[in-house]
Amino acid sequence: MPNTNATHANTTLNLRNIQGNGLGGFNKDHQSNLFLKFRNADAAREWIKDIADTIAGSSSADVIQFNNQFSTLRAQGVRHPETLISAVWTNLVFSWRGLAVLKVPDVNAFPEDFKQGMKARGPGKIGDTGESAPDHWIDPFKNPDDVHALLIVAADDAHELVRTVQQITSNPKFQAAVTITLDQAGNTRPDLPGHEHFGFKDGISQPGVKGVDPPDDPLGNPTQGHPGQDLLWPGEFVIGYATQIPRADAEFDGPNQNPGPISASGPDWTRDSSYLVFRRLRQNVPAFEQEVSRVAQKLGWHSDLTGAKLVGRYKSGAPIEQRKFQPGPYTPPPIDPGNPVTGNPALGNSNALNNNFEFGDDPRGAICPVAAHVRKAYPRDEFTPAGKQDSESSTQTHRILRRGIPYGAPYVPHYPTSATVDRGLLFLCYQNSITDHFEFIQQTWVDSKTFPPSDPGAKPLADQPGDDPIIAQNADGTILLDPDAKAVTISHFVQTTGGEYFFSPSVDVLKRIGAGQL
Ligand code: N7H
Repeated sequence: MPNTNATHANTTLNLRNIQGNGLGGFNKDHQSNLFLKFRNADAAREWIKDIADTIAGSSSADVIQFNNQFSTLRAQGVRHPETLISAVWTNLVFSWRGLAVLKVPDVNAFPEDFKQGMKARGPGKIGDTGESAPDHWIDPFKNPDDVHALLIVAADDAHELVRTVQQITSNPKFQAAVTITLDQAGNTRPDLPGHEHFGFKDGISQPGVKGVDPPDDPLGNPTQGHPGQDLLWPGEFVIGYATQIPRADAEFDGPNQNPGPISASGPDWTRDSSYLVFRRLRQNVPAFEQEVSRVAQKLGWHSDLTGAKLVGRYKSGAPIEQRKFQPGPYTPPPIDPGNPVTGNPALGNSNALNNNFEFGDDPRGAICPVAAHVRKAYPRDEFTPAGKQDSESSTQTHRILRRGIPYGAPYVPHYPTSATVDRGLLFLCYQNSITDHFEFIQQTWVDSKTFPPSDPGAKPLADQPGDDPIIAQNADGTILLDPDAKAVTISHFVQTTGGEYFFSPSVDVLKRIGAGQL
């Protein structure tokens, strides 16, 4: 039996000490991302001392409480809860170079991934080659010495955001301490809130975290938050807590429920901290749409189905994988079944319906291609090199808390200049180790043409799975859309234009840095 007592005993999180965007998720419509270069350690510490109380007011406790109130209002039928309650949140994170400039002790004890930073890791580890190579990145990411910290300010209301940013940046201590090397705005799409620029609903599937997300059905389904959302030990995302065990528990079907070792990383003062990956990903929307039409025509499919085969979800968010609810053979519908006009929008919107699927009943990808984006990035109960028994438990040690937001104006086909606007996704994700989470997903799953391997219990695939069609970096990739035919070629339309790895310290550490105690 799983050690369910431990589930409760070991999840007392110090939420007031953990910055809010990781475990909580700001989830705001407007976000300023201010990349900062410190002028010198003393002035920077003076400013950090000044802003630490603001950060303390944007802790996970504050953000989770607000988000719960927001969801309650929604459940009560309030269509725009932000007209009744609103908040502005502020978090501060440091690059390794930033910590070194601050002269924080033991910086060499941090792991290599974080020390090297995204630019150095890009070409070898995470596919940043060709047009995504760091030489083509925008400033300041080309020169990591210009990126010491990232101040994230997020608000429901655009004016409130501007007011707060002005307040922070007009403070003489801020001005004495830093230069702003980039102010990167992120905004929810005004025309299609909750959807990214290719048109797909995003931010649906997140790992559930024990001690944060209560099970919807504590008696019938105690190991999941919403249906299909496995609850994981918080140490996967925050340092100092129990982690997942990558091997199966013989007594329990599904990911191992027992608490694994306490997460540790870097110097001995990193408890309640996380690592944040920030990646600026440009999306070429018209080229993506053309490519979807080309593939749709070639295969005689509707473009809705073609898009769903590439992503694993229709644009509404409805998962393509619905086999477990079908009594017999299942063919996914050609037109988006979650379309708000012609279908049932709850398939994409409702937490009870939009994540309740696995791939085990579709091992060859006849419904959801094995290289579809959501399948590559989170293979659920898929067979992996960890072996039949341990695949699912092992996969749960490579999850991320995604906190992305779009940037740039949406694509409007009849505006001649719209095609060339710089737009895309500010991809942010939190974890306890960049190597084991973000880099593992990108390198070992997404960028590998041979992942996932054929399930030994199923008929072999006619070709290799191919690349994730959304975020693999090869200009001309392939994807196996029919497990009994050759893979088809597909171009890719997401370009990395910058990014960095950051450390998100606990509130206490931030205060100690400000006070000169660390
Ligand atoms: Fe992805 N997209 O619009 O196609 N992503 N993603 N992603 N992504 C997801 O379930 C997208 C990127 C993951 O739990 C959805 O929330 C785009 C990176 C993971 O089932 C959609 C970009 C990485 C999941 C997109 C992009 C990931 C996920 C479905 C870049 C990590 C959860 C909605 C421009 C290396 C899978 C949802 C699960 C879901 C899109 C980037 C990872 C629609 C356009 C860089 C783990």
